[in-house]
Amino acid sequence: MTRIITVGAAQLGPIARAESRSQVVERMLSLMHQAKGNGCDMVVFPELALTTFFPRWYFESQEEVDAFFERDMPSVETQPLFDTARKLQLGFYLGYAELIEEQGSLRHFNTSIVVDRNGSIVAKYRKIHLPGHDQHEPWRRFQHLEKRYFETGNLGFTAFRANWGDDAQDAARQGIFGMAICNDRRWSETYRILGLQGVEMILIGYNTPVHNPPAPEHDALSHFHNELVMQSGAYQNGTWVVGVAKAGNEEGVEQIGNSIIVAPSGEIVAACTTTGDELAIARCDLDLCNSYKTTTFNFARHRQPEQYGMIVERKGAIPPP
Ligand code: ING
Repeated sequence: MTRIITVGAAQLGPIARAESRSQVVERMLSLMHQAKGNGCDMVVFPELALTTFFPRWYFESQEEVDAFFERDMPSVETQPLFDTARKLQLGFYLGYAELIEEQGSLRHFNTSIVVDRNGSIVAKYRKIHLPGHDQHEPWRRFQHLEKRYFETGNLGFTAFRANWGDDAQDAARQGIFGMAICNDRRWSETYRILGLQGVEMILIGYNTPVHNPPAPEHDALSHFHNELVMQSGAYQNGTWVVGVAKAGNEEGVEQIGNSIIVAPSGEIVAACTTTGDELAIARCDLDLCNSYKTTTFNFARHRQPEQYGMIVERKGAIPPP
């Protein structure tokens, strides 16, 4: 039995600071309709897909920062995404800045959710690997203040089952999914921790500037590194990986596009070729994962964690005597 999920990598071009949530949502709805017209079961939007990538600026006031966050999901402005999911029977991954009140204090996370074909939120993830810095660093051409504006994610890397069929029992249309956000995709732990849970498709949104101020010598390799990490993560864990950019020259900062869909073989099977709003589509056979999970990367048969000399999966690993 093949389990084929048709996925749309719904890349977004630049979002201007002045662009409203509703204007961005209109662009996203257009991609959803295009995806449905091309037989998609779900689409993947970028990280922080509702606003410009605001961590590129230093803000004095918290009020200015909080204006980029969503207090409700769905909100009035984002409700049309959920309504359209239900109307078109099309699920989506959405990255956004989450502001919640917990035990009387405000919490700020770089978050993603998966919404199913009926418009219900079935999973949430909060970004764990926050790159950049937490103090204003004027030497930089632009800031990268994720460590200042977000807390480290506290939901772990947790795989979940999702069903893209017409009914919940449709085994031919369900699979094991995972989420990550942007810098997470550069860390092998992201893929392995989901891989150890049997993940079959990892969904990742990103905002990646071409220029990395601490290491400008890497700039020319930005596409290579983007593909390298997702291709290796896919192959080494026998999983599909979908990576989707917020691309183009956004408020003066050039961000890579290069959105791709990677098969468990590590092959790129679909890619965006522009830096604007663009859909790359692939029919993803989730059963292809087994070709790797039951042979080369059969963890039960071939992986030897007890011999590695260091417990790396648990906090506070104790070094060998
Ligand atoms: N952006 C970048 C990313 O990891 C970065 C930060 C850029 C790190 C270039 C290293 C090199 O793709 C986010 N938002 O994490």
